[in-house]
Amino acid sequence: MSIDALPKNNKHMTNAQLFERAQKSIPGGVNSPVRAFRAVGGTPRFIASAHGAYMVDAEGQRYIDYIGSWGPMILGHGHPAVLEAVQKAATEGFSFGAPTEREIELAEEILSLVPSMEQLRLVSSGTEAAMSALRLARGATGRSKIIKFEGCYHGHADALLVKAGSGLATFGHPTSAGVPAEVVQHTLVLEYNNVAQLEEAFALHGQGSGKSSNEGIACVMIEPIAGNMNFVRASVPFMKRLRELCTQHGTLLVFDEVMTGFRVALGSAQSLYAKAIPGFEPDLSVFGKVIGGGMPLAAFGGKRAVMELLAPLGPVYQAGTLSGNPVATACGLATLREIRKPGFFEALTASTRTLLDGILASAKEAGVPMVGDCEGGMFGFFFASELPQNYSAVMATDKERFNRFFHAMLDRGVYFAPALYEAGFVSGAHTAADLKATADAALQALRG
Ligand code: KE4
Repeated sequence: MSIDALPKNNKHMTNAQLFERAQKSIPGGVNSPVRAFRAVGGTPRFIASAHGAYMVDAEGQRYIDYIGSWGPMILGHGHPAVLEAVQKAATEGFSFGAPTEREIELAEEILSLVPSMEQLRLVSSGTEAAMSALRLARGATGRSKIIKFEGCYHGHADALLVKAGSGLATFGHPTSAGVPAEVVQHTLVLEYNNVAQLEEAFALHGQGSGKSSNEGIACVMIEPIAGNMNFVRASVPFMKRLRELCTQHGTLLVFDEVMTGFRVALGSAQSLYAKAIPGFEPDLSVFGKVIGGGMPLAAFGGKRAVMELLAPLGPVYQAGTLSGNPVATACGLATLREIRKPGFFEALTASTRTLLDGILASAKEAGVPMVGDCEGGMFGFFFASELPQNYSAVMATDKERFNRFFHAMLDRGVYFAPALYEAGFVSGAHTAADLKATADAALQALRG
């Protein structure tokens, strides 16, 4: 469907009127903070409908969509096979609170694509999956300490809302009100891609350090490609050393692939590191977004010996009324069955590369310093001269320029993520014409 064929939207309220009305009944007018455009300024667009690679807002403005619901919409909006599966599932029942065959089918589908996992459990959000994986890692090791990295986001579970402490040896501080210091006292926050800090943290707090009571670190949780820093790769040397230190100290390596899962490669980011590092695999993995196809569904998994510590078999409790929801599993299963078809990922990867090359070529022609990177259907760009390798470098890039570019593109019908620290996403529905239109708009916007 071409963008001009999209249904016109004749709703009576403008985006600004809807935003004003929304703020009366919903805090900040949104149900998730990043949607409020506070990082880029301006009025958020209230989306009325979406089709293929496009979204239409309340005023009938049509956009080429590079958010894709922050990753899930890898097929584009309203893919016929997914729509049909969801409609059929809905007629069979929305939720039972009892097991279904389709949960088994989805689990088997995911496990067939992620060889590091032998079992998984379905939940309803990435936050829930990461929180559960963290509890499982602590239950499995009997340890409390964990390591995360500045700039990585793992959802809003209390223990993970942490910023770096004053020094390496000190533990994190809450990034949110309402999180007691005691809850984050066991969370160490290190600099992404910093091998020296890894070495020091394990020397100080690893097993056998002798320097603390409940010795050892339960887990290290990491975004293998940090999409919450826009697009920053964990270097192979860094990841190799992280794996070695975790193995040496009996610490579980938890890959948060909520964003990268089935998005950067059919085998997710871990398949990329397995190619670069012989025998590499994480101990636990967290998924979301793509595996739900736009419906509330996420998962976490690992080897059977660890997963069977979960209730009702083991002592680690975890539960959910809508976990494995029949309609959501239909959506996720249909999505995965489409993206694993031969040629899908090759085409998606080529589209994303074409998009990024086009934008960077426009920046070069306009004489604007811009760098970017992409993998599979995920990309990021920065107004800088070299690719940032950690959070502080990302935050040192030209934010004002980014925000001006964001709005200039939005005004030209191109919807990027409304924050310089967020990644972008291409779908199987984006056409060559969309990618060229985006590069052309970028040239106009950057010359403006
Ligand atoms: P959810 O609870 O939002 O489903 O997933 C949390 C989460 C966990 N891990 C990673 C790597 C994630 O990227 C996320 C959520 N990502 C954000 C985008 N940066 C979702 C958008 C939002 O918060 O509205």
